[in-house]
Amino acid sequence: MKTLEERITRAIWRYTAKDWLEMSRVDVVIVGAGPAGMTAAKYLADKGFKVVVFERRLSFGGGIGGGGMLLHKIVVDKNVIPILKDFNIRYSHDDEEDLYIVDASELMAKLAVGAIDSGAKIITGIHIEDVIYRDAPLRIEGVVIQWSAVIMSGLHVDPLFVLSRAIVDATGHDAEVLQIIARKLPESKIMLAGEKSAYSELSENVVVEYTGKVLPGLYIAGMAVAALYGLPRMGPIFSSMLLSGRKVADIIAKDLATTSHDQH
Ligand code: 48F
Repeated sequence: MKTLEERITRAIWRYTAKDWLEMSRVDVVIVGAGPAGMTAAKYLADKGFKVVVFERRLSFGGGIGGGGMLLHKIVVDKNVIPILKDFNIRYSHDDEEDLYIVDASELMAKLAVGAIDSGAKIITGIHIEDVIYRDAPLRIEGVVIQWSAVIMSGLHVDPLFVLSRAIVDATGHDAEVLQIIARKLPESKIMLAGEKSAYSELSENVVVEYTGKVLPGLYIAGMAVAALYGLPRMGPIFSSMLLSGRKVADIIAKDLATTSHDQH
């Protein structure tokens, strides 16, 4: 008879292997479980795409948890009320400032719940360390994955791969996927201008405006957009993060609808 220890181990291996086999090829890989990444994940999963979000930390939320200078509130403007409603996130209106207030914990938790309930997977503890590409013409075809714990240990361990029809760099201020491509694929001609200083009103608009496709197979959303195009930061107002996530989802959905699985 199997011991409980044996049964625990076998059950975890069996169901992990089942998920990873399914995730070896997906429609969309989103790198980073911050506000932009999780919003994009829900809207893409709602449209029936197979979506996985890889997050290198063991928790989701990205910069949400820090609120505004560790104060547990975040502000948004009225444009995102429909998104808050889609995720069932409660909000208050501050009449004095004409801004909407949400709790940082509620925002983090419900963005994740929304993405997961729509069918997206969020896998934590995975670091995207590189991309898969094909040339003539250049196309990003997937990501190279490694356990965050291995990266932190400094051990030399070869990674594994996830193939994907679209990849979203939603890694925030450092635009990590774009940095890797700029360094390793000079033919991509990607050069990161670097985020500019704070100008909240301008930033909230232009980050959404510049959200979209960077290369065939590669998209950006959230603060990574500011890092690529040299746009200003906005501080703890998160409207553009959610709007950018929703916009990238719409763009990818349209692009994937016009390309079949074996066209790349
Ligand atoms: O930083 P983050 O929250 O990015 P975002 O969605 O939102 C930015 C806001 O939080 C805030 C702001 C807006 O007012 O200025 O800063 O653009 O989330 C990015 C997530 O990506 C993960 C990182 O741990 C974070 O949770 N991440 C970064 N690099 C990698 C990664 C990587 N190489 N592999 C996996 N995850």
